[in-house]
Amino acid sequence: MYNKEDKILIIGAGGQIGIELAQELSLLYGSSNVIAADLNPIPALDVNPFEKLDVLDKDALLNIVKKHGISQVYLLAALLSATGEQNPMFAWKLNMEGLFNVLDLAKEKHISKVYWPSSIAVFGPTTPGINTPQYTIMEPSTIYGISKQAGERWCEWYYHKFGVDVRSLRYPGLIGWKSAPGGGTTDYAVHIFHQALKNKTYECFLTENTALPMMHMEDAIRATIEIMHAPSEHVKIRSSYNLAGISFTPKQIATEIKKHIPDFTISYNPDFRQAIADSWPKSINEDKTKEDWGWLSKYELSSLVENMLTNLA
Ligand code: NAD
Ligand code: AKB
Repeated sequence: MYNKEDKILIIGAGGQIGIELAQELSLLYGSSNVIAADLNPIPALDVNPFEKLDVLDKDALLNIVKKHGISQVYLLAALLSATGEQNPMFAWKLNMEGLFNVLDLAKEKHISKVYWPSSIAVFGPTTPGINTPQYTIMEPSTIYGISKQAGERWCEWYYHKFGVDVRSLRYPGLIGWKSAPGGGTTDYAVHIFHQALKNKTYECFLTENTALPMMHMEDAIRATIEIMHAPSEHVKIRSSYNLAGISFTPKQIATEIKKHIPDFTISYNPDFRQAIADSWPKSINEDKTKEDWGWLSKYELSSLVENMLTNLA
C-alpha cells in the first residue's frame, strides 16, 4: 500500500493541514522522504527536508521536483475563504495558477500523483443546504469557493484528458490542536478552544445558530491518506469527494465545552464572515465517499471537544 520508494512534496506544509499531514506521512514514508515546502521555514517540521518555494514560480517548483526525485505532490498552498474575500484577485491567482503548475508537472510525467483539497465552499446559497449531496447545484458566492469549484473542474479535466492521477476531498472546517488555522470562516471552531482554556470566554464572529460542517483534523488527515492510497479504480470521482464530518453551531460547541469548563461563556459579534457561513451547507452527505473507497469518520462532537481540550490543556 505504501511504496517506500515514493518521495513526497507538500506545498504549503507550514499551514494548518500541512504540519499534521507532513507528520503523519513522515511516519509512513520516513521524514527524509517527505519534503516540506512553503514561503518560510517551518519550525514544527524541523526533521523534514525544507524547500523555500513560491508555488507560483513554476521553474523553481520543477527544480525542487527534479532535485528530490519527487513522485507525489500534496498541494496545500491557497488563500482561504476569509482572506480570499479581502484579496480576491490574488486569491484567484494563487489558487488557480498554483494548481495549474502542479497539474502540469503530472501531465508532463515529472510526478505520478497529485493531492489537491477542495472545500464545502464549492457550494453556495442556492445549494440544498441540509445533507448536501455529492452532485447538486453549485453556485459559490466567494472567490475562494469559485476557485475551488473551478479547480475541481480542472482536476477532472486533467484526469480525463491526460490521465493525471489527481485525488481530492471537499473538506469541511478542520479542527486540530497541533496547528493554527489560516484565515477561514470556520476558524472560530479552533479559536474557541484556545480562548476557553486561556480566558474562559470567547467572542464568536458567527451567530449562535450558524450550523456548519466541521471535522477533527485526525479524521481529515486519515481521509487524505486513505484516498491517496486507494486503488485507482476505486477513486471514481476525479473532481472532489464530499466529506460530512460533524455539523454543529457555535452554541452547541459552547454547550459541549461548558461540560468540561462550567464557567466558560460565549458572546456573539458577527462580522463579514457571517455572510460566507450563511452561503455554505449546514450538513453534507458522504454516501458516495463511503461507497467508493470505504470512508468512515471517527469523531463525534463530544469526542472532538474532549480531545481538543485534553490536548490543548
Ligand atoms: P493555511 O492557510 O493554514 O496554510 C497554507 C500554507 O500555504 C501556509 O503555510 C502558507 O504560507 C502557504 N503558502 C501560501 N502561499 C504560498 C505560495 N505562494 N507558495 C507556497 N506556499 C504558500 O491553509 P490550510 O488550512 O492548511 O489549508 C490547506 C488547503 O486545504 C487549502 O487549499 C484550503 O483551501 C484547503 N482546505 C482547508 C480547510 C480547513 O479547514 N483548514 C477546509 C477546506 C479546505
Ligand atoms: C474556510 O473556512 O475557508 C475553510 C474551508 C471550509 O474551506 N476552513
